[in-house]
Amino acid sequence: MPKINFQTAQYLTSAPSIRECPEEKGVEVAFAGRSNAGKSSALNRLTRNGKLARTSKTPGRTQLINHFGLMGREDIRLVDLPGYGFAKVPLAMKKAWEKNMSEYLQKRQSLQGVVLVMDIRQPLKDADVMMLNWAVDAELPCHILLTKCDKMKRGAAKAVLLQVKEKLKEANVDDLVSAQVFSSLKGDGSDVLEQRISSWMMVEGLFEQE
Ligand SMILES: Nc1nc2c(ncn2[C@@H]2O[C@H](COP(=O)(O)OP(=O)(O)O)[C@@H](O)[C@H]2O)c(=O)[nH]1
Ligand SMILES: [Mg+2]
Repeated sequence: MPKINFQTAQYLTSAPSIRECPEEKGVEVAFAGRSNAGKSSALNRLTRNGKLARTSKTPGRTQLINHFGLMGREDIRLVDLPGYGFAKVPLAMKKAWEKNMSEYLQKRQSLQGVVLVMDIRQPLKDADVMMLNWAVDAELPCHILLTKCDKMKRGAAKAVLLQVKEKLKEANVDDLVSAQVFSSLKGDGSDVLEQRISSWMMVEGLFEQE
C-alpha cells in the first residue's frame, strides 16, 4: 500500500457550512481545537508547509471549514475546522457552531478521525470535552495532540499526558481516543501523528483504482 505523503497537501476549498463541503467521497481527517491552541501550526508542521494553514498571534474570526487534498487527489483530504472557545462570541454564534460541528462529526461519511489540538498548558477545556463527546457518540476515533510541549519541561509534559490518558480511561473512551505530546515548533511527535492519521486513511479500495 502506498504511504500518505503529507507534503503534497494542496488547498482545495473553504466551506461556510457542511452543505458546501466537498462531495462525501473518499477519506478525510479533521483538525479541531480552541482558537490559538496551535491547530494551524500543527497542520503546517505535518505538511511541512509553513504557509498551508494561516497561523497568527491574534485569534481569527473565520468560521470556515478548510479542505486540503493530498497526493493530487480530492478524495484524500485534511480538514481544518473552525477554532472555538472565544470568550466574547455571541451566544447565537456559539449555538450555530455547536450545531455545525456536531452535525459534521456525526454525519460526515468520509470522516475517518479527528485530531483534537490542545495547548498542553490548558488541556481538556469544556469545549474540547464537548467535541470529544460528539466524536465518541459517533464512534469516530480521536487523537489528542498536546501541543506546544516545548513550553514545558519534559517531565511536566509527560505528567500532563499521563493525566489526560487517565481521564480517558476513567471515561471509558481510551479504546477510541488516544493522546500524545507534540511541538509544532520543534517537531516532537510528528512521526506518531503521521502514523495515526495514515492508519485512519488507509481504508480498503482507496488506492485500487489507479
Ligand atoms: N512555542 C510554541 N508555540 C506554538 C506552537 N504551536 C503554535 N504556537 C504559537 O501559538 C500561537 C497560535 O498558533 P496557531 O497555530 O495560529 O493556533 P490556531 O488558532 O489553533 O490555529 C502562534 O503564535 C503560534 O506561533 C508550538 O508547538 N510551540
Ligand atoms: Mg488557525
